[in-house]
Amino acid sequence: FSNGYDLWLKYHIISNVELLENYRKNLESVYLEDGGETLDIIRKELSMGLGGLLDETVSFKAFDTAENQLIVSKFGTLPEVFKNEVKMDLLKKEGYIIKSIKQGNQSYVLVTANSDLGLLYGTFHLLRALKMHESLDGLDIKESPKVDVRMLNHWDNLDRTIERGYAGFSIWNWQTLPDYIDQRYIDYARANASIGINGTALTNVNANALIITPQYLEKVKALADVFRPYGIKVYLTARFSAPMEIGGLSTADPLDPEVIQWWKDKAKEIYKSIPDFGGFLVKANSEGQPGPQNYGRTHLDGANLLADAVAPYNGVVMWRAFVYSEHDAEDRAKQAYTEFVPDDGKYRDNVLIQVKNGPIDFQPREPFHPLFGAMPNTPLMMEFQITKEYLGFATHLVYLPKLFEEVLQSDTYQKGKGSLVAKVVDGSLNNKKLTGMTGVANIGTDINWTGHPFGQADWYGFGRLAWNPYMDSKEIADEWLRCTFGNEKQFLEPVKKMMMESREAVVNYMNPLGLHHIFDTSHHYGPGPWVGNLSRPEWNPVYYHKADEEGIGFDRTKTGSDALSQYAPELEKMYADLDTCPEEYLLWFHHLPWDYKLKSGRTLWDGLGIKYQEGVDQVREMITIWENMKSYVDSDTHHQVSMLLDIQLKEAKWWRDACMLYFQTFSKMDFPKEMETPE
Ligand code: GCW
Repeated sequence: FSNGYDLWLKYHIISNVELLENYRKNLESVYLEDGGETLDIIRKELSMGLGGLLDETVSFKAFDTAENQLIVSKFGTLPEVFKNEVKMDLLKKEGYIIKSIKQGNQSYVLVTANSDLGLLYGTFHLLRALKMHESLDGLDIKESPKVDVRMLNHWDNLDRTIERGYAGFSIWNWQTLPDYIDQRYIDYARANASIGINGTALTNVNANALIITPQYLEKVKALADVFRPYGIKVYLTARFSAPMEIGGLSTADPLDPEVIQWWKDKAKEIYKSIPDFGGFLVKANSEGQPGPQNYGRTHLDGANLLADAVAPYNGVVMWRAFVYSEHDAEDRAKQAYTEFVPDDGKYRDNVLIQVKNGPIDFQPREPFHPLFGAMPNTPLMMEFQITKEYLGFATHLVYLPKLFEEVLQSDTYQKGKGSLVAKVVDGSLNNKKLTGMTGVANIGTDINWTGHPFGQADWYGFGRLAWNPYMDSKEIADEWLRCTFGNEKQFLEPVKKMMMESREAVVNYMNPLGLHHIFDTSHHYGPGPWVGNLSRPEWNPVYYHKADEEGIGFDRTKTGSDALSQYAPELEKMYADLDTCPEEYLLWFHHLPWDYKLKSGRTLWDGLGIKYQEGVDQVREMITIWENMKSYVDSDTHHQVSMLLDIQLKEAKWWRDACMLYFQTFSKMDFPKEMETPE
């Protein structure tokens, strides 16, 4: 029985007897450097981890030349005999080395680093390798994170509801904090540390100013104290109008001396109790949130105001580029670029512009955001959404690292071919000193944290990609499956296939051929391509598909909104030309007649129906694969996933039928013969 609470961190005895003997022989005892809280955490993890995997009590000892030992020690305190064995050059502060070493008759496994945190990361890596049945011979691993800030953004409100959260309520219990430390906080920190996450913004970007009042700050401090030894810094969302709401000022104008002083004082107050406070995350002048534009100022003014306030303490400001205003008639996809690019290079050094992966809003598929690569003089950080606002909530199985990888591997061409989004994110494209990646968290109070058991893979995969944005999503699926369920090949291959195809399936049954934002108004669950919320044009799905009797799609070429001109010329050309525009982005960039000929020779109308059908069929295939996996997964988890897949199938059909029946009122054409008759 497994309720999923242990995530990918279960430590069952190694199932392969030979390997178990080998591990036992090679890891007779552990020499662990003495030290503070982080080293205590390592000791506990090793007791639990090695203890569970090897099914023996772990013996911690002094360095012993007569035993095969695991040595966990910073380079400075490493027993002299090992110092020549490792090369510490280029190893970052959070990096680590894992190496197998033979000395005389003894064999050692060495985990070393420049910091305690590096040792913790190295320990988790080693335990993962054991869980994945990797050999201890010839280990020679040198790892450093490629991205500095690797964080989660919780859209958690102070009343414990979560904006776009589908796995229960917020795990932050503000009522019992600061005196009561829920075990979840510790388990949360441990899980994040195990995948290299080193930051967390606790509160919703639609911010409540109360979070930075003394009453809440003492609660935040309690959490920060729990997270610190796990290497996790706390960040808070700053409501731009806070100086008025909680500070009694009559304005929040970023150039007003009193406002400037207020934020300086606030920063001082926060850092007094949380000396390693990460900084502020800000959503301003977007979807009705207050911001500098309320005072005729700019995002630049706002970001620099807060940046100056936290700079003396090495804090950073994450200023979100997810802005679109009801006063702007422009294509929503263009607004961020229009507002931010002119100020490239003018932001303070401790400002990161936080950009969603696509220019609209976390759709099942979007081209990458044109800001990536377009602000060479400003650090840009990636914002992914791990919670599935537009991908079936915690009900549908959609393996997100596949989506993340597609974005990171996209070529911006901003400095010629090979200017990948990943290179913007890790700073290598323009030599950036400050880099970051964040994911909107998908966790809550559900027993298994993420609702859908496979939602854990999205959290896990996000962490791995934040550490190394060049990782292969299939490799990540392999790691996660092995660590969560086991190493049987007959299980791994089909389930990996199911995960890898799940992303394309959801695109097919929700938003094929570049369609986007045709979700039911406001909750974004289920189809709603028909006229929806009329209060703002860009909240109405009709704005995005523009279907009429002539055709369908959003013209973003020169004849339309010209959003394409925000991309590098090579891309603009490729996407503008119907012969070279990939069909997955067709209706994102073009408005085309219903009888437009696709590469297959079929009409656009038929192609649409065929894609919707393909999505449904793919979910059927996922169900078949999962059915055959009964013997590899505990029966509760198996049943849970089966029930969810059945819902997914029902809803894939719902999407197909609703969209095709609706669009048929314009196309007036028969469904293609490949498509099942709507139910
Ligand atoms: O996609 C939209 C969501 C809002 C969210 C906003 C944002 C936090 O529907 O719920 O608000 O994005 O990212 O700011």
